[in-house]
Formats: sequence, structure tokens, C-alpha cells
Amino acid sequence: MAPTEEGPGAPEARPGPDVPLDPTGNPLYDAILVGRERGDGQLLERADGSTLDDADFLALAGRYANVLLDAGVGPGDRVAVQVSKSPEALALYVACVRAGAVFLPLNTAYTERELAYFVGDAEPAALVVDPADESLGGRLVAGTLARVLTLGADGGGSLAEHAVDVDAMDGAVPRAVDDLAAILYTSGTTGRSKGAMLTQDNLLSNARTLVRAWAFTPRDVLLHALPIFHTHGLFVACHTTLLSGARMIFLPGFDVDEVLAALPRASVLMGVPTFYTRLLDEPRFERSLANGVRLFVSGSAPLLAATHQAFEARTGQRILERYGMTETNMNCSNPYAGERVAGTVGPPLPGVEIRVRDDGGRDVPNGEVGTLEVRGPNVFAGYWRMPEKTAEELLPDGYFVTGDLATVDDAGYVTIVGRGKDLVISGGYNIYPREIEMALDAVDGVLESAVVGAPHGDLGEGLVAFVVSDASAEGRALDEKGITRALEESLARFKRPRRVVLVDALPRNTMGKVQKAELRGRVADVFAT
Ligand code: MCA
Ligand code: AMP
Repeated sequence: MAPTEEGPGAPEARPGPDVPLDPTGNPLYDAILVGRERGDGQLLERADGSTLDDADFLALAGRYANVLLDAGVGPGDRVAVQVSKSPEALALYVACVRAGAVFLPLNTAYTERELAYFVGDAEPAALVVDPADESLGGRLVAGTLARVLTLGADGGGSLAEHAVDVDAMDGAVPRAVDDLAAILYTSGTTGRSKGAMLTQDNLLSNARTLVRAWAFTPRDVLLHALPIFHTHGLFVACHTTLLSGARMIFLPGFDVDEVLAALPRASVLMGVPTFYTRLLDEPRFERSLANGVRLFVSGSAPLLAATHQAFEARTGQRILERYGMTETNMNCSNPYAGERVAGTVGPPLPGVEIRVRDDGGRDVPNGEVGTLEVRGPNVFAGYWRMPEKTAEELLPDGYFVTGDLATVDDAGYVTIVGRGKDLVISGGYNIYPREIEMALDAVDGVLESAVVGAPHGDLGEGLVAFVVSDASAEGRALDEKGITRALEESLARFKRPRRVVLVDALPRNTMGKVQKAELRGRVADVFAT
């Protein structure tokens, strides 16, 4: 399907000139400057009501950028960051852009063992962690030249201390559009995480497309309750705001009381489906609270049509569902003006091409299921130091194989009907069962395991592990609690199974492959209340 100039219902709002008053030669930073010049000078409001304006934010990012340069971070060097969400953490992202560095955000839930893999693989020139984790940071970079800096949720730490002594960077380090701006790790079916390399243009082109498609203007106030270590919270939410001159209410996370209190001051909410089910579970969430919100966006996981309908019944508003990936940013979106069809993710965004193919690589007709492939300026540059994996998923003609199963209808709307890849999405976090199975199999007394997702009212899917104990490991009585405890060191909390079922054997087909569909059937109701 060819790209369209305009998305369906694309609004009149235009981003305006692309060059700031004082261009720096760093396209992403110049776009942020243009955006901020368009606004009213305010950037965000914190949960406690205090505010941060553009001038202070940009000056802070400029000082952080010089601290990074002084720490030996050069253009193209990775800066790995595992810190709490805060305006200062966002300034650190912008500092990396200005310093020409490659921003590498890490989930705050990751354990030392998980972090060791990312740091070893990415070889960052600097690692920024919470002040309480300074010695952990030291262990992670031991034997390398990488510098450890700290940044706390309150903005304190060694980054801030060094920043006092330096001037703000004048402008930014020039970059080309195909230079890397970020690496985001995404797990894979083999259990080994892959670093998706995102260029300046990948991020910029998609952000500009979204600003236009979702009609962002400087009058918007985005209620930001997502984490900022993933594409959704960092690029989709922050870039649309930064580039359009809009403002944010910047909350540390999704706390239903804080969200309900802030909603009347917001014009846009972006969230994973769990945000919407949690709001609907809350009797205080009344239509009047949503009256000033012009756009509710959902993504990162399937939004049940029932949730879409219940939300409309409660608020009179139709959630706009969109579809993206770490490797591609956003690919498809229901229209801003036009019909938002529940259960679909809408047509491809302007500039994005899609095709749906069968296992033999042939295009399937509309209405038939196949693997979704996407192409466009949003598609990443490949996996960090994994040329073979890149070649498997990024085809010679530029299409990226998403691994999602989809249909397209005659109006061009895409429906994600399933996943060809063995993936569970829990509360918007992707979990690849292979990684969990590898951790389980390493537990003393476990012979083998299989992990599946089961429907979960709050999280969409919850993890269930089937475990076969090793009969030869005498005296090792395995139980659910012991197994879960044994995973504490190796896996972040959100990746630990919520149920462990001990079985004598795993069901296998004649080829010896574990029949996960059968296992899913066994636990379809396990989280039903
Ligand atoms: C927290 N826990 C979880 C999850 N989050 N367990 C499984 N799945 C999760 N997603 C753990 C906590 O550690 C805690 O453990 C227990 O579950 C209950 O925590 P609770 O307080 O209920 O959770 P929360 O802190 O309120 O978090 C739930 C959440 C959060 C708000 C849904 O997970 C979240 O913000 N998710 C958004 C993820 C996201 O941004 N995804 C975008 C990826 P214990 O009980 O032991 O203390 S980007 C992407 O996918 C693409 C590009 C796209 O299209 O956007
Ligand atoms: P990630 O690799 O973390 O960026 O997650 C990307 C995956 O999330 C996609 O390949 C889809 O499987 C899933 N996803 C994202 N948005 C949606 C959506 N609106 N509906 C269904 N699945 C989605």
C-alpha cells in the first residue's frame, strides 16, 4: 500500500517553519527549539504543582550536555541511563541529543544481572544511575573507561553537582539525519535483547507526522503518566509535546488519584490500555473530568473493543488507538478527524507503507491474515552489533517484518489479529517467554518450563509458567513461592510469572515442539476474579 500525503482526517494545523531562530545543525535539537519557540514559554507542571519553563529546561539540558562532554562522551557514544522519571531525566535526554550522544534508556525495574547485559553489549561511555545505585553503577562499568554519574528523582546527584560548575552548551553538536540518536533494547524470541538503533530522522520524521496527524498545537496540555524509558512515553508523548510548543503535566507514573486530579487541566492523555481500564474501574471517573480532553490515545498493547465502547459510554469520547514498535516508532493510527474503529489500529500514518504477506512472502488480499511489514523513514537502522538479526527482519527492499499478524480492510484500516512471535504484553511491557523460560530452567531443581500469557483484567495479559521438576534433583521440593523467589535476582518484577503451575510433563506435538496453545487454554481463566 503506497504512502499517502495526508492521513485520513489530517487536521489543518501545520508545524510551521522547520528552522529555529538560531539553528545548530543538529536536526532533532533544532526541531525541539522550533517547537519551544512556538509555545508560551512553559514546558511542564510537576505533580506538586511547581512548573518548569523552556528557558530553564533548555539551560539545564545545555549544562548537562557540557558535563557529558567533560566526562569524555563524544558524538556517537552511548549514554546508558537508568534513573527515575523526572523533568531532569527528560533534560538528560535532550542533553544527549545536544551532545550528539546516543541515548540508551533502561527500565528502572531491571536487576543488576539484566543491566550487566545491556552495559556489556552497548559499551556506553557514561552510565547515569540513581544516587542510591552509585556502587552498582561502578560494578557495571568495572574494567572500562565509562564514567558513572548519578541523577535522583529530585534532580540531585553528581550530574547536578557538576552542572553547577559548567556553562550551558552553546547550541548543539551538529549531526546528520542518519546519525544515531538512541538505542532502545527490545527483547527477542531467542531470549537475548536486541538494541534497536534509531536515527535522528527516524525520531524526527515520526514526531512530525504525529504532531500533524493528532493536531497538536501550542495550546495542548499532555497528561504524561507513562515511563520515559520506552518509545511510548519518551518519543511519542515527549516529542509531540516538545515539537509542537505544547505543555505537559509530568507525573512520576500512573497513579489514579493524581491522574483524576490532573485530567481537568489536560487536553491529551496517552496511555496503555491498562490506563483506560483502571480509569473505568474508578467510579470517580466521570464524564465531566474528561470534557476538556480533546484526545485520548491508546497503544503498546491491544485495546479491547469492549474497553473502547465502555469508555465512550462513560465519557462520550472515542479513544484513538494506534500501533507501533520500538524498531519503527508509530506505524498506524486511527484518524483524528474521521472514524475511529474499535478493535483496529487505523490506516498507516502518512509516509508509512505497509504490506501483509503470507509465509511464502506473497501479498495476501484484503481481509486475509498475514504478517505485517512496514517501510518508511520511521523504520530503524538495524540492531546494534547484530547484522544477522538485522538481515532477518529488515528486508533488502526496506520493509521491516513486524512479527505481528494483521488484516487490512477495504478502507485501509489495519487490525492486529495476533502475533507470529511468541510475545506476551503485560501492562504495556513486552515480555518474551523465551527469556523467562531460560531463567526458570536455570533454577535449581527445574528440568524444563514453558511460559504463556493468560487474559488479565488489569494488565491485559499476565504471565503463567508451567514447570517440570527435575526428578534427579533429589530432595528439592519445588513450589510456586520458591521458584518465584529464585527469579528475583535474574528478572525484573514485571517479568516474573504471576502464577507457577507444576506439571509432570509439557504437552508436545509430534515434532517435539511445546504446544503453547494448549497451555494457554488450560489457564484461560486463571486470573478471572
Ligand atoms: C508493574 N508491575 C507489573 C507491571 N507494572 N507487572 C506486570 N506487568 C506490568 N506492566 C508490578 C509491580 O512491580 C508490582 O509488583 C505489581 O506489578 C503491581 O504494581 P502496580 O502498582 O499495580 O503497577 P503500576 O506501578 O501501577 O504499573 C502498572 C502500569 C505500568 C501503570 C500499567 O506497568 C506502566 O506504566 N506501563 C506502561 C508500559 C509502557 O510504557 N509501555 C510502552 C512500551 P509488586 O506487587 O511485587 O510490588 S513502548 C511500546 O510498546 C511500543 C513502541 C508502543 O506501541 O508504544
Ligand atoms: P515494543 O517492541 O515494546 O515496541 O512493542 C511492539 C509490539 O507491541 C508490537 O509488535 C505489537 O505486538 C504490540 N502493539 C503495539 N501497539 C499495539 C496495538 N495498538 N495493538 C496491538 N498490539 C500493539
